[in-house]
Amino acid sequence: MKSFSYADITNNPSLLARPAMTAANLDATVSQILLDIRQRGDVAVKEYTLRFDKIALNELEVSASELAEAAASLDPALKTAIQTAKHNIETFHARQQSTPEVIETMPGVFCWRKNVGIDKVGLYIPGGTAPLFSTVLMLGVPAKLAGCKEVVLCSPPGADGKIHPAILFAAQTVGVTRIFKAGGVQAIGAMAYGTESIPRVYKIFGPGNQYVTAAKQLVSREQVAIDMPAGPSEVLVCADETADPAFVAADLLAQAEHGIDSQVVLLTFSTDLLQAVFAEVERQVALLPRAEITRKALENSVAVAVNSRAEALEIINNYAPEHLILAMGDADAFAEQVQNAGSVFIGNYTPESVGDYASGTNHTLPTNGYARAYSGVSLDSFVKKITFQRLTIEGLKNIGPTVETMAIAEELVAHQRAVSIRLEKMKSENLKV
Ligand code: HSO
Ligand code: ZN
Repeated sequence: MKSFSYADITNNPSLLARPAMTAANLDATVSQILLDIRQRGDVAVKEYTLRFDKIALNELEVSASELAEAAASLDPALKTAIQTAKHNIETFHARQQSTPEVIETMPGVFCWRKNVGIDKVGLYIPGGTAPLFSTVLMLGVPAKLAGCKEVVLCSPPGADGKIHPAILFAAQTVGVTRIFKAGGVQAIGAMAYGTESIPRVYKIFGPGNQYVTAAKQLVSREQVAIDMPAGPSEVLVCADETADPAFVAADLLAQAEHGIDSQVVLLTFSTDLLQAVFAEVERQVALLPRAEITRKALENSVAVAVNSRAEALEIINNYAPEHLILAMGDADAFAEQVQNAGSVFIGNYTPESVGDYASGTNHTLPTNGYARAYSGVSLDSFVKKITFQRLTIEGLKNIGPTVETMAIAEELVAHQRAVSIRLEKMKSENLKV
């Protein structure tokens, strides 16, 4: 980790720039694969699975017997943990449901809005170095609560040709409708366009590498919605003298172990604490199975010694971290002032890991500064809101002249007539409310 002062950062904000990794010709490569999936469907999905995952598949869909086998093979303690996490995530997200309220904006003019679950959604769960079955819960639980009818899941097969059993168990637990062995760009293309076996969906969710992210962005130009532009995971820890350097180091490492492109940022109010955290990071990183990945991520990472709460807040709000941990005595009051962050973890006993897995909040959050304008995934992400209105005769009488005046001013006479024709009839027939 490099360390800087507040003045260094204000003089050169790019010191806090996220590490950018973009493969050459990314969009061109991805577009080519998408086109191929669109034209050749399952055959192309299987060819890319053979090429990239080194697995020859007959069937893309996971069978009932594979599901049963996965459930039977899983450690009972892990099953219980998945069920507990699911329960908390469900409890938190269920409270995001709302009943439509009919609003009378003017006498006789009634407007309301109803949440309707998106019919078909697709969840992408990456394979790779760690099978993130927790993401199945984070996406599957709100999808089911929202009333999505078809919840499709794609995940690449591992070296044994199967999807990780914990992913399959979590998918069954939340009630995913159909599961397919497909990863990468080919999975995104299949869910966007539909193939012989994989159904087309209306919105695609889930994290992925830069190829998956580019594929999601490209298909989103073609009538498929996506959750949000997802980048490498990040955390910013702001620690004062009440913080335990060992806890702070553990939190930084938890984020850094995600991948070599993860970024962690530390803000402290003293250089002593900064040094103490550095020493702990060195001590603890050596003990980690993913030490190599974690060390690489730490190379992209930055510590800043700030002089005041105001300086810390300014850096946080400019950086807009995906996760913000406040290891501070006045964490509650400070949290109130945070403007830009995906999710905030308050106090010395709230590690990010609890939100990553089981406290109830969603771990699919805006990265790369998107927290300035985007929210994390929630129940809302799985619904669209349809507005309704109904006018009584009195209502049209009340609002009609306003609409007529505006329509004439916009020179849209047909709009005006749609109101006038009714008002005229009401007048001639002396219609009452
Ligand atoms: N920190 C990740 C989520 C995750 N962590 C899954 C462990 N498993 C992005 O918020
Ligand atoms: Zn994590």
